[in-house]
Amino acid sequence: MIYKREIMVGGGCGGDGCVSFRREKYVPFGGPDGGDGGDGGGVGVVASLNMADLGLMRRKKEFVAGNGRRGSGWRKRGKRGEDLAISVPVGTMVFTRGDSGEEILLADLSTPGQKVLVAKGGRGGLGNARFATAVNQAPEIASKGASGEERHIVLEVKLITDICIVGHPNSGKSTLLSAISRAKPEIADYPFTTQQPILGVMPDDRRDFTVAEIPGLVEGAHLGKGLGNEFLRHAERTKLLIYLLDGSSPTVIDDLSILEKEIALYKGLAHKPKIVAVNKIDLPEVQARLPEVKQCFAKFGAPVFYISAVSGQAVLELVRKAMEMVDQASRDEEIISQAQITIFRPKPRK
Ligand SMILES: Nc1nc2c(ncn2[C@@H]2O[C@H](COP(=O)(O)OP(=O)(O)OP(=O)(O)O)[C@@H](O)[C@H]2O)c(=O)[nH]1
Ligand SMILES: [Mg+2]
Repeated sequence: MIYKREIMVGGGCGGDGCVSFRREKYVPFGGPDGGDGGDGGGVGVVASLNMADLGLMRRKKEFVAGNGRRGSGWRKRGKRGEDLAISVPVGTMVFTRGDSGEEILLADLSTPGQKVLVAKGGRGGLGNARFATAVNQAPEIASKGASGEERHIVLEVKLITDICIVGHPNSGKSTLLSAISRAKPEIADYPFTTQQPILGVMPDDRRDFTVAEIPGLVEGAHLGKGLGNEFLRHAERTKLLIYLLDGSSPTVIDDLSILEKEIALYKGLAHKPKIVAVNKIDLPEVQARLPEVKQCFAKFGAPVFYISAVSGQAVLELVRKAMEMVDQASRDEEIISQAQITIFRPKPRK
């Protein structure tokens, strides 16, 4: 799956203006009647719920809209070039490149149907009818259509979810996702069963919560080990992380520090609200080690739950806490965004 791509977009060229004179029986000196060229089409990027990634851009790197048609006699304007709409998944960020190659955000397409114009079409040229003046009543000039705008844009998909489940391979992320949401991911007893982010919806009386599972992280993921850490981009805009640990792993205590380190190494994730969930407590060997594990995690600076995604033990409590923390994170975000709005008010009169 493709989550980041640089493409070239180009607006269509404007059609040329036309040089023509009205020639009709009994109408001497009919005058200039060349029409204007049509404008070139524009290129837009549209967020669509039907797209999962940027697979459309696997081979195609250039997207150019249609050219405007030339004007014609009888002051007829040329047809406008066809607009081109590039469909991308909801959650796609659109960047242009600055002078030193840095990415500058143009738009964050976070709602279905949201659209941004990335390349304007060129204006159509003027026909000779436009150039007629009192001193030049039969102009033989028309202007050419302008070229469309051309630019390189970078598209990056970052899912927008309330909750993101992260963990080592085989820790039970897909099992938990299928237990708490309507998603039906593949579950199997081998690592890296899940190779793409999977989205689910958790219905609640007040609203639906979105939850995603991303592929497993291993030690050294930031260096490209396993499937790498590229998928963490989808955790950037989540409100809460659930660190899911495999309780049956002999190194479960170290697993948490490895996971924490990998997540902290990805930009912007170190301070995300989080919950730790130790999974598979239905297994007798996990039960046997539970007191030791609980003691080690007691001082961890986040809520810790001991669950079984298969039997459902403590899953409801985990979900309730997760929803509560998501609501709190949303309220915090709102306060921050309100604090950033500057309100200008006139000075009170003395
Ligand atoms: N006993 C027990 N087994 C579980 C539990 N949760 C998951 N498993 C098993 O653990 C194995 C891995 O589960 P998955 O849900 O595929 O794990 P995952 O983290 O999504 O794995 P990857 O996608 O490969 O990273 C499967 O055989 C599950 O049946 C649990 O609570 N108890
Ligand atoms: Mg999985």
